[in-house]
Amino acid sequence: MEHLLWYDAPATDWEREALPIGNGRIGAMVFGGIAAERVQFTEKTLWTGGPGHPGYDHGDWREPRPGALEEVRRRIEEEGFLPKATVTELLGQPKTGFGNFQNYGDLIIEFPTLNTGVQDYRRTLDISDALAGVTFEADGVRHHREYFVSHPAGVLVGRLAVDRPGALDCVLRYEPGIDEVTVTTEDAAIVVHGALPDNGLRHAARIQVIAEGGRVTAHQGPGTAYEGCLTVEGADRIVVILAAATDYAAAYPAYRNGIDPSGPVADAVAKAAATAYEDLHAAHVADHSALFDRVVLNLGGSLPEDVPTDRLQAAYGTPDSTPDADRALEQLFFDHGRYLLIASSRPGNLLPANLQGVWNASPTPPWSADYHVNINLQMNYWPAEPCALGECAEPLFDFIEALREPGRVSARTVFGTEGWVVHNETNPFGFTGVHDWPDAFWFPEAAAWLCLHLWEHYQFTMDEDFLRERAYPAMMEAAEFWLANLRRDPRDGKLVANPSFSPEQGEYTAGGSMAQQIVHGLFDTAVVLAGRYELDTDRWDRLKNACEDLDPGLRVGSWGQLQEWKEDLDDPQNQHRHVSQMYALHPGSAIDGRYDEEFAAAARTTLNARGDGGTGWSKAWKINFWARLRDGDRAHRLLAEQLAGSTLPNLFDTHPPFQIDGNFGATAGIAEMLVSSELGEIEILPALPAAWPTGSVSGLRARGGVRVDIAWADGKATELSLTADRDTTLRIRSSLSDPQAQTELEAGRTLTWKEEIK
Ligand code: FUC
Repeated sequence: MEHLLWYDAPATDWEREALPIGNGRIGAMVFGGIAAERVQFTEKTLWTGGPGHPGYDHGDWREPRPGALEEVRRRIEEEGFLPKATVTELLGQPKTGFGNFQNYGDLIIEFPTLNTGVQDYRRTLDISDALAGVTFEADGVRHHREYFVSHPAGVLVGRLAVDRPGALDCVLRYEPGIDEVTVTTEDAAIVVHGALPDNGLRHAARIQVIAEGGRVTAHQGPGTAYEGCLTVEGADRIVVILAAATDYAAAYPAYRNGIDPSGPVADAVAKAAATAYEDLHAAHVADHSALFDRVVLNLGGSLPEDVPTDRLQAAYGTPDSTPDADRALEQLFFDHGRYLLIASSRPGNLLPANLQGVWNASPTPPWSADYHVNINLQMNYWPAEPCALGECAEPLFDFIEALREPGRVSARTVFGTEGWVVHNETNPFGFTGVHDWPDAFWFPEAAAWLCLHLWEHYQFTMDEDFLRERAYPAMMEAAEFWLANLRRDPRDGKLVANPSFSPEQGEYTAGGSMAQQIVHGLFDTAVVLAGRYELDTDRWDRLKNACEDLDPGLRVGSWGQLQEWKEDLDDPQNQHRHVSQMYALHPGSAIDGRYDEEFAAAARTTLNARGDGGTGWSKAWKINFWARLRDGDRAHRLLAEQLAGSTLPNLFDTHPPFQIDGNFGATAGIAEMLVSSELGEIEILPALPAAWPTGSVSGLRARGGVRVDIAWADGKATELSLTADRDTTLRIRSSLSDPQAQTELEAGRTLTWKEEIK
C-alpha cells in the first residue's frame, strides 16, 4: 500500500494522469481506458536530427571565424562585459538538425462490447513491483489488466484477463506517432517498421498477442474493416508483448549500428512469447525490486486507504489533509523518484534519461526532450548514488564517453584548442557546439560538470578501476580544455573563464561564479588524480599551478549575497529559477554549510532574495541547498512547495510543463536531508525537519562506499548502523557518536550505535 499510486477513473490527459512504466529503453504511459485502452509508448533512441538530417553540423561553426573568440575575450576585458546579443552574433549560429525525441505511437485496445454497467474502477501503479494495473467490473464481469516493461526481457508485457471464461473480445491496433510507417500483420502480430523521414533512422516495433481460449485473427489490408488490426474473440485472457528498437548507435560520426532493427525486435518478441507470463512477470519483479528495495524510507505517515493519489496530492498541506497523509505523500514522492530512475535509466540503454525520462507523446516535445547540461541532465542523476542506484547512472557515464569525440571537434573548431567540450544542451548525435538563443547557448563548463559525476561515482563506490579507466581520461581531457582556455584576468591576474555566461542571467563577463566554481572543482580533483597516477608530471605541474591561480568564484557582495559575477552586479529583486552562483554549495562542495560561515550566510541571503518559488526543478534544487545549509525546516518547506505547486496528479514534476529533473532533484534532496557525506565525514540527519520527528531510513549510501541505516525519534537518532564495502576510516557526526573521533569501519562488518535507554 505505501508504494501504490491509485486513481478511481481512467486517465484522459497524458501529462497529468497517465502512469509511466519503462525499462530504461522503452517507455510507456498507461491510460486505463475502459472501452478503449491506450498504451502510448516510445523507444529512447527514436530521435530526429543528427547525421541524415541535411546540413547537420554538431553545432560546430560551419565556416571558420578567425579572431571571433579573441574579439569577444578582448572586448570583455576592455569593456567589462558584452551584451548577450553581441556575443551570440559573434559566436552563435542557428541550430541545424538538432532533432527531437519522438513518440513511437499508441497501442490501442478497443473493447466493442464493453460500455455499460462499469463499477469498482481502479487504476494503479505499484512502484515497488513496477506494475501498472487496471481493474473494474462491467456487466457482472471482472476485468483485470496488468502492464510492465521488462528490463531482462527487453519488452513491454500486458495481460488482460476476465473472470468469466470467453468474455474477452477486443481489437488491437497501432496508431503511429511518427510519419511514413509501414504497418502490417502476420500470425498474431502487428508488425511496424520504417525510417524517420527526417534522418533515415530505421525503426521497428512488433506487437504480438497470445490468447488463452478464443481466437486471434490478424487482419491484412488494404480495404478490410480491421486493416492492420488483431481481433480477439471469446478469450479468457490475452498476453500482449511489444518490442521496439531503432538502428541508432551511440558512436560518432554515423550514429547507426547498421542492423535492421526488425530482426532484434522479432527475436525479443519470439523469446518473450515462448516464456510463460508468470515467468516474465516474476523475472521483471525480481529485477526491479532488487534495485528498488535497497532503500526503505519511513517518515511515520501512512497512506489513507480511501483517498486516491490525485486527491491526496491536491489536499497536500491543506486543512483537507492530515500530517499523517502528508508524510506518506512525501515518502511516496521520494520512492517515486527512485522508481522513475530505475524505469528510465538502466545499464546498456545507449542514452541516459532525458528531460522527460523515457516518456514522450509529441513529435516536438518541450526543449526537444533533450539533454540540457546547464543543470537538468545532471539533476536527473543526483539521486543515483545516495539512493544506491549507481548502476542506473551507467547510461550517463556512457553518454559522457560518447560526447568526447564530437566534443573534441567542437573544442578545435570553436576554440582552436585541445580538450573536449559540450555547451548548454546536447542531443544523441554529439551536438557539442553552439546555437544562437541569446539567453542560453554558451556553457562550455558543462563538460567539466558532467565529469564530476564520474568522480561522484568513484566517491560513492571507491571503485578504483572505474576511476582509472573511465573517470580519469574524461576528466583529464576536460581539464586540458580549461588549461588551454583560461585567461589571465587583467583585473587581478587570476585565471578566469572568458567569455563566461551564468545560465540565463545577465550579459557576458569574465570569471562568472558558476564557471569558476565548476572549473575549480574539476581542477581540484584532476590534481589529485594526476598525482595519483603519475602518468604525466608536466600536466600535474600545470594543473597545480593553474589551481593556485584560478579564481574560485566565491565572493560576498554589497547586500551580503553570494555574487553571481566577479563584479558585484546582483539584483536583490531577481527571483530567477537558476541560482547558478550556488553551485559551490550544491552539487559542488566548495562551500561547507557548517563551517564556512561567511559563505553560508551569503548563500542564505541569496536564497532568501530569490524566494521559495520557481519551476519544479528550481524548487528541487533549493531543497538540496537548504539541506546543505542544515536548515531542515526550510528544506521541507521547499519540498512542500514542490509537492503542492509543481507536482501533477500522477506525481510527475512540472516545470511546467512536465520535466522529470524535479522528481529526481527532490528525491536527492530528501536523501541529502537525512545523510550528508562531504569532506570525509558522514553526518546523520543533517537537516531533519520538525515535520519528521520520527522515522527511519535504511540503505542510503554515503561517500566512502558506506551503507547507512538510521532510526530516529523526537528528532534525534536512536539507532545508527554503518556498513562499509571496504576498510575505511571516517568521522561520524551524529548525536549517538563522538563527533571528534575517527571511526574505523571494517569491510562488510556493520557497526551499530544505539541510544542508551535511561
Ligand atoms: C533550462 C532551464 C529551463 C528548462 C530548460 C530545459 O534552460 O532554464 O527552465 O528547464 O533548461
